[in-house]
Amino acid sequence: MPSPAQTDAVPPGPVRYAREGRIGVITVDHPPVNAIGHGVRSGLVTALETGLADGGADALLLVCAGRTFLAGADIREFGKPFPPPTLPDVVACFDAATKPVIAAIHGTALGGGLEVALACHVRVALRSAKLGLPEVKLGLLPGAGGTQRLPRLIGPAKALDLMLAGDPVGAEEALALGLVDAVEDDASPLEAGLRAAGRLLDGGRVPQPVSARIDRIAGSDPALFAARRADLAKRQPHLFSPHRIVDAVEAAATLAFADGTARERDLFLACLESPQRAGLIHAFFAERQVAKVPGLPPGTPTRDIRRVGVVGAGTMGSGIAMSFANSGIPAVLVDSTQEGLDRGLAAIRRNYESSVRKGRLSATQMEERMASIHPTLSYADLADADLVVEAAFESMEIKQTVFRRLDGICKPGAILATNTSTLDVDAIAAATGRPQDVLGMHFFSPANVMRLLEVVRGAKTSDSVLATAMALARRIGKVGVAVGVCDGFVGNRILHQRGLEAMALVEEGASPEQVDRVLTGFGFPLGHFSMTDLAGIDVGWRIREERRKAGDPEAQATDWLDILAERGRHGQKTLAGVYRYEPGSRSPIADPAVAAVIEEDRRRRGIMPRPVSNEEIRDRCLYVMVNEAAKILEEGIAARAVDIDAIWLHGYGFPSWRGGLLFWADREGLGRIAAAVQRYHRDIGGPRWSPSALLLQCVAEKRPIAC
Ligand code: T1G
Repeated sequence: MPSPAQTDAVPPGPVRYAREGRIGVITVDHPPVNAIGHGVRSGLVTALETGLADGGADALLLVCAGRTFLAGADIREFGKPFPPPTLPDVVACFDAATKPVIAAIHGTALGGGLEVALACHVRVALRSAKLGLPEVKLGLLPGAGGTQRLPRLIGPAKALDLMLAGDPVGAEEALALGLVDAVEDDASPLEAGLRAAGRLLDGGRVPQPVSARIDRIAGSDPALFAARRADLAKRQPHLFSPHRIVDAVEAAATLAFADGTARERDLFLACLESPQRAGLIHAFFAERQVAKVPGLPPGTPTRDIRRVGVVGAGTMGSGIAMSFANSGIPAVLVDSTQEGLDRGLAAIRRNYESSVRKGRLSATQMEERMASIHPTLSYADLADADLVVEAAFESMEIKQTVFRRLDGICKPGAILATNTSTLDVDAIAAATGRPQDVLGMHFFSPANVMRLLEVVRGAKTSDSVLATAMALARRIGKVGVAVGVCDGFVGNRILHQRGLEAMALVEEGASPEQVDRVLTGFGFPLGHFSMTDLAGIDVGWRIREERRKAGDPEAQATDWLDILAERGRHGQKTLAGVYRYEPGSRSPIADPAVAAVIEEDRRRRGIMPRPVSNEEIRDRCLYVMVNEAAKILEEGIAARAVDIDAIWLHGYGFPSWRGGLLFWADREGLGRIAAAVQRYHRDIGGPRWSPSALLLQCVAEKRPIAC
């Protein structure tokens, strides 16, 4: 039992100290993830000092309560002053400890959390633990000694791998790397830590702190850093912090520890000041914030989803079935023809085989997942499904027919979801007698890969159904974002406006390649037209046909993209679309035949082409998106700007280091954007350029739109 004298030396707070026999135990208890905010930092220093002064303690043990070890610095504090002690101060205290300190790791030891552990003499991890330095994902670098200690422990090359990827490693791999000294199977980090401390004291040999083991790393190859810089310039040309990580590890490999630590501090502060850090941290919190739906009471009851059904074994349906199978949820996959089923299952198997080849999945896991997908031609097999996702052809008539059948077959309380990307969810719900159990679950292709899931709330969708769908999104590893019903919901509605603008720019004189280069230069993984080729020109063409039939003023004229579609140029799948493609390659190649179609289209419209600047392309493509996003907020189709940011980050590859569409718009300057929108409204016209009232109001009131 801890002696009472020691326990009150540390003031009440997130860190406590108690003695267990000869071991002084420092316990951090700061839910939910033991993030190292100011209270934890000062608590750690006080507890360490208490332990070092405790004459009865021959060694100290650092453990955490709750579900995880220290999850790193408290990200919410970035951008504000750091009251002492800073995290480097805390790490320096542990590094200088005059008694052996053992860190016992469970859950995840991430970022500054792992850096504290690296300053301890010994690290022990539970077998289920994960360890990593994910700072690069926040536009930062490990700024509490990680860039100096890790290379000394595992070598500069492996340290760069770990820090540039930012992904955690498991305990076994950490042991093999030399990141931890032992892996234990205990249920509790305290037991594992006490036993390791006992071994240490009985064994007599106390390892030196990492900083003292190797002052200078001998023999690291300077070519390593040049090679990493060249690779980063190719793969991540836009990012700032990865290059600084290479600089910091180079310092670790060439300078004495103290000088390298000083260099790391300078580089960390440069990252902290970078706008990319603000953007990436906004993106980090956005993904979590959207899970809390405004107006949905916390604790809204959710339904148990044990078995799901998917109607339609096409590209989307088979991807959706995989999403559930990947999360251990059995799926009944229904199609109207055996050929359709066979094609869908073959596609699923090909996807899994590819993952097995890449080592992402074992053959056993693949077979288990295949076995959890039950193909059938009979709707009757959906009778006991808790949720059914319809992924049939994008036609209102077909979808309403499917929903009428589902309504008659599925048990009471089963949730019926449509994967429609543009059609009216309320009209689909009206085909059933249970509109309160109907909503949209709009997956993005490929559904087993893309993380975004637009959860479309119908006028009559109940709170419980919405809450269930949002919880299910998280359970299957998706970023669920609740949106309202309108044409294209949020993501595709904004994409549609950008598409109209990109088409107009090409008609006026730009080339599709130029438009795409501007967008990839902004940070999108694909340009607008290369993305169109990936999705399939025929998809948009059929939607435009539907809009033409519905009398959409902006869809009446057949444009050059329709001409390509009519000529069978449907994109990557036909090796020819806006670009042409070599068999087996996804690299777009500009095609003079397309330029000829565009020129013919301009002649037919009486347009004299003009040079279009990259700046004009950037402004028009991005500002039309911001204007439409503001209208979506005005209409309440999205409840918050952060919902729109998350949708474009996770559904369309908006560059995460820019934070999100509206987060970026605030930094671009709403006044500049609004003035341009009003100018384009005057010069170009069209509903897409009618200025959003909310945008103008934010400018007038001098307030951000992503508040
Ligand atoms: N700071 C503040 N809040 C955090 C946080 C953090 N580091 N990590 C998580 N949260 C919040 C999160 O917003 C959510 O809040 C709740 O905790 C649960 O998180 C100097 C500079 C640890 C693997 O990057 O990866 O150290 O929504 O839903 O799925 O070198 O959180 O409930 O209000 O994600 O179980 C480095 C980031 C910081 C770790 C747990 N550390 N966190 O995942 O829960 S920089 C990180 C995660 C640094 C030093 C540098 C995950 C997790 P709310 P969650 P989870």
